[in-house]
Amino acid sequence: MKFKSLRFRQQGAIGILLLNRPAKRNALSDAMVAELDAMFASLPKGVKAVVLHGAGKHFCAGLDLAELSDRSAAEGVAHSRMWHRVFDRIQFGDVPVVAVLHGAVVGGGLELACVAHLRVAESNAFYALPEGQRGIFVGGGASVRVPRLIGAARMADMMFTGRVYSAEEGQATGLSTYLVPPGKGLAKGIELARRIADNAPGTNFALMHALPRIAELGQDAGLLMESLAAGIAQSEPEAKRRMKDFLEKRGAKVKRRG
Ligand code: 1HE
Repeated sequence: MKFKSLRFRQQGAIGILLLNRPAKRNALSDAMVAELDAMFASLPKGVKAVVLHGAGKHFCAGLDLAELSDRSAAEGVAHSRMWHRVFDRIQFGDVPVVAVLHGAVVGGGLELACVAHLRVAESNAFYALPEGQRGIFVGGGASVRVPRLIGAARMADMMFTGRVYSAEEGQATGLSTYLVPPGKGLAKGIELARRIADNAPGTNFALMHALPRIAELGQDAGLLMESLAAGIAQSEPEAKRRMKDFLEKRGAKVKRRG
């Protein structure tokens, strides 16, 4: 499939997807969001994890402000719902996504980053929600996904005051879970995606589709859903094989780092 603002390449079981509109700091036009939708709807066979990164000096400058036209309230709602549909398709799609963040990760760019299942930040990344300063509100899912990572109070601070978080602050608060030097993010993202692609499919499915839902449930329903997910995952032949491998000394031990 040919895209104008995305570039996709496959390396074995890994797909590497580049936001490729660097002259506009990878700002998300409607056309680009439609391309993301089409991309995730038709990932090539054999792709088991995707690494998402941005071309140029920034991951993504958010909504393409040049398109923020004179929308009515109803049109604004429809536009936001369109982003929600596409971003939900990525979050609850077929394969885990590792986002590699550098430079500006702002507005809709942060919303897109939060859709990913894992975030690797380069130490030059910075995070903001400039919607507050632009006189608008987030519309790409930030008010649902950002508080789940860093809490509603921190998100409100970002929007009330225009506060910009550094990569180190993003790491400490939970926006990213890996922090690497500038230029090292893609290699780290690919390394992590390879590990993810190597997991049993039942494990990745449960992590993508069951865990975020369980985390929203009360204890009773959550524990029941966990039992259902656990029962299904352990019944898969791939799980049985891996457990047998360990018991017969072929499986890797858990090792202390370093
Ligand atoms: C853009 C956009 C954009 C850059 N839409 N064109 N997002 C924002 O409010 C962030 C706005 N952008 C910035 O603050 C800065 O551009 C950056 C910090 C991201 C990058 O700075 P820098 O110095 O590297 O680049 P630049 O010179 O500001 O921008 C280069 C070009 O990209 C320039 O166009 P040119 O034709 O003059 O070369 C900019 O106009 C263009 N550009 N960002 C359109 N966002 C579903 S709701 C989501 C709501 C939001 O995301 S609101 C937050 C929007």
